[in-house]
Amino acid sequence: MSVGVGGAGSKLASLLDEGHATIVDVSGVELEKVEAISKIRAVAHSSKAQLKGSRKDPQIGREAFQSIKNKALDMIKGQTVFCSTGGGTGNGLCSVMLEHLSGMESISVTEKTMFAFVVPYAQRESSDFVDNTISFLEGPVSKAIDAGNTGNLIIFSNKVKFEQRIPEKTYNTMIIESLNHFLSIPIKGEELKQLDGNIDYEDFCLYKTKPYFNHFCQFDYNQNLPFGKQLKANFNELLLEPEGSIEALFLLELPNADLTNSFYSILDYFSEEDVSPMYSVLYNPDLKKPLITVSLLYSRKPLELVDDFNAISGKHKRNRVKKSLDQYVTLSKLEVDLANEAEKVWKESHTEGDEVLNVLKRIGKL
Ligand SMILES: Nc1nc2c(ncn2[C@@H]2O[C@H](COP(=O)(O)OP(=O)(O)OP(=O)(O)O)[C@@H](O)[C@H]2O)c(=O)[nH]1
Ligand SMILES: [Mg+2]
Repeated sequence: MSVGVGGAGSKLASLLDEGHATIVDVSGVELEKVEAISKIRAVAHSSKAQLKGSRKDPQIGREAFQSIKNKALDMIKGQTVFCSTGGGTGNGLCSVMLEHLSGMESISVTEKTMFAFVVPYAQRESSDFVDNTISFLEGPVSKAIDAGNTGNLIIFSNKVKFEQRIPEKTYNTMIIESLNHFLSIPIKGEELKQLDGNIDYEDFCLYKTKPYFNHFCQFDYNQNLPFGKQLKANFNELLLEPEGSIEALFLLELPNADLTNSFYSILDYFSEEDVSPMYSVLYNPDLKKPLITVSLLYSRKPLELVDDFNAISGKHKRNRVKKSLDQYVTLSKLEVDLANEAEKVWKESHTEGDEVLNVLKRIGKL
């Protein structure tokens, strides 16, 4: 069962669990809008926190955590937590959750929490969203990675949403569909005939508890083309691009059992990358072409992520300042008569007047 925190988080968790998720928000209005099995209102005592949520201020989300502290830490055990990194509620509440997890001695495998974050597209979204994201990655996410007490971290980006002008609801469905490609790996293993390899439910759960970023994608596999090239060309564009992977798994579904040994070239690719993936090859008569689902676990220092965001955020801010200057400040044209000014200066400083005028003439100012 998943847990959605804040606006975006609640909508995504509700989609994944078809209305059976637990959702948490500071805003009663937002809680009402989303279907869920359990709705938890976090309360912040600051007067700013009424009605419309945390107004993009993570400090209010942090403050509100105190009102749900015991419940929250229990509720996320072994679950998947969704939140956006840009707003105040999801960011603030999840920051404290991550900090609590980071401070714990150790967490058993069954109690590890997987986190799915939605980061803003800095070229189009407000700089508050971008700045909140930077603090979130630099602080709580960084600590959590160092402590190793979370499960997989999944970072969805809103880039494609804005670039391709996709309606929010459609985009959320795309996000959840792509996550379901990954999550249904062990379910397919139980439903379809196994041809080679095996990823059982336990292996899969263990994989989800590793504290690394997870990039997953799915595409039609052509056994006559190099696997590495196909993989790169089919990276999941809803997720941040992965770095070199530490661990991996893949599920290959074949419409024809004669193709079974085509998975060996995939193993060759991973062996060159120094990774020994878990894999499963299944017979799926409903398909026309072989279909592969790949997951790569990789470690990327949050500071590198932050560097990317800083570069964009800096540019974004400069543009904003420039725009507001253009809009609100009209400097009256400063007209200076250089000859008069020069004369004033030489009179005040008792220098030779002609000398000053000659210099000005030489450099083309007169
Ligand atoms: N993909 C996607 N992004 C969303 C959705 N709703 C909000 N966002 C993004 O999430 C960020 C804003 O965060 P929200 O989740 O609305 O904020 P919140 O956690 O509720 O916090 P406050 O409303 O500030 O209290 C921005 O980057 C939005 O573009 C959604 O349904 N889908
Ligand atoms: Mg909100």
